[in-house]
Amino acid sequence: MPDSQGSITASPRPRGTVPDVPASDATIIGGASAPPAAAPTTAPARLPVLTPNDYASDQDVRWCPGCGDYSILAQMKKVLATLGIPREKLVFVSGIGCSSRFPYYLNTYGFHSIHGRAPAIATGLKVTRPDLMVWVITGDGDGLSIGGNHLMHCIRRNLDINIVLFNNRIYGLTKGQYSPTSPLGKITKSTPMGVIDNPLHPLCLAIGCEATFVARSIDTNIKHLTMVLQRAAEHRGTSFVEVYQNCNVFNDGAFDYATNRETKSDATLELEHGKPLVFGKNRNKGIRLNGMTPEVVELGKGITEDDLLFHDEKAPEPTLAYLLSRMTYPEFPEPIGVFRAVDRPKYDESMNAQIAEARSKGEGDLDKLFHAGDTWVVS
Ligand SMILES: Cc1ncc(C[n+]2csc(CCOP(=O)(O)OP(=O)(O)O)c2C)c(N)n1
Ligand code: SF4
Ligand SMILES: [Mg+2]
Repeated sequence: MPDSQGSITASPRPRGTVPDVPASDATIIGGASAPPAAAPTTAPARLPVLTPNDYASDQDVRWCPGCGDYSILAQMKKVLATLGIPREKLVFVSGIGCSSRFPYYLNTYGFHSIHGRAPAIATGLKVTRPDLMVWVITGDGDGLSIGGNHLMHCIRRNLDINIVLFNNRIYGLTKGQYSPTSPLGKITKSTPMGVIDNPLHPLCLAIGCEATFVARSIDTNIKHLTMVLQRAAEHRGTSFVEVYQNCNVFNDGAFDYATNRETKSDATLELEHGKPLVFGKNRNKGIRLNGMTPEVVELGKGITEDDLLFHDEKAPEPTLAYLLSRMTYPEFPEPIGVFRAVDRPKYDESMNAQIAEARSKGEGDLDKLFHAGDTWVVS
């Protein structure tokens, strides 16, 4: 069981034998995105091949047995082992919640920070240390209640970081109060007569902020989750990933429809770039646009795949991605996969370019700046 809220702590320097070699000098063995080898004048330093287990910290994992968080941690470790990035160049920043305990369990740098404020801390970190790969781990409460404002501005700026929101549609750590993603009518500790707030769809918010990378996966769909986290890691700019995560203690079965063998093929739709939106156990159903309204149709009887909506994750306009993000079960299958992956200037790059430009003009004079333009003497 979760036993406490987090204190502000930083993980110790990663243990292990990875030397602090600048990436350009290193030959990374087994790294999927190893930098191109420059002509070496001396024998290149060799980094050891890292396996998923090398990313496990020495901390006891305190999540409840059966919690969906375990799977997200396991898939993240697998993805990290493919990136070819030294552990000391990886930082996980979280807020408060069960999900936010994530950084403790990784043998990388980490910051279990302040409720809802991981995006602000990650912004400061990435802007001042653009050489680091920064991940934000948050929950539906941490990211969308207390941290909604910070999340929104981080996404719209397109800072080059990866945000993973564990959506269990409940406050887990504080033992079962409703969250912004809890469905209407849900009985919880804090809504004994049922939720009356219209729920927020995290991906609608992200796409509304024109996030450049938006995706969704499910804790139990291991292959798919690994693929989505990998794609997020490769994206340059803010990647926003929602993971449907089962809290088996306070909201068990919230995503049964999307994980149960009997229902999942009809309740979810796997997005593939350039492919028509087909779903169903027999792959005989699809999504067609009727004007600007999506509708479920059955293939056959004069309807072919050519009549369906084709997925275009690269569409510069976010309208279609938004439309997909609004599709909810049981009226629609819920899409999983990459909704949107486009390119736009990154905030950290733009800010550092401005700083470099300002510095190129020579040393500044703060006193002169204070007295430049209109000034007033208040008496
Ligand atoms: C300023 C402040 N307000 C409220 C809390 C209590 N609190 C701790 S975690 C949490 C919600 C966490 O929910 P979520 O982000 O969904 O995480 P989960 O535990 O479900 O993974 C709340 C309200 C707090 N720690 N600090
Ligand atoms: S999210 Fe739920 S199941 Fe997971 S550790 Fe928290 S309370 Fe336990
Ligand atoms: Mg939660």
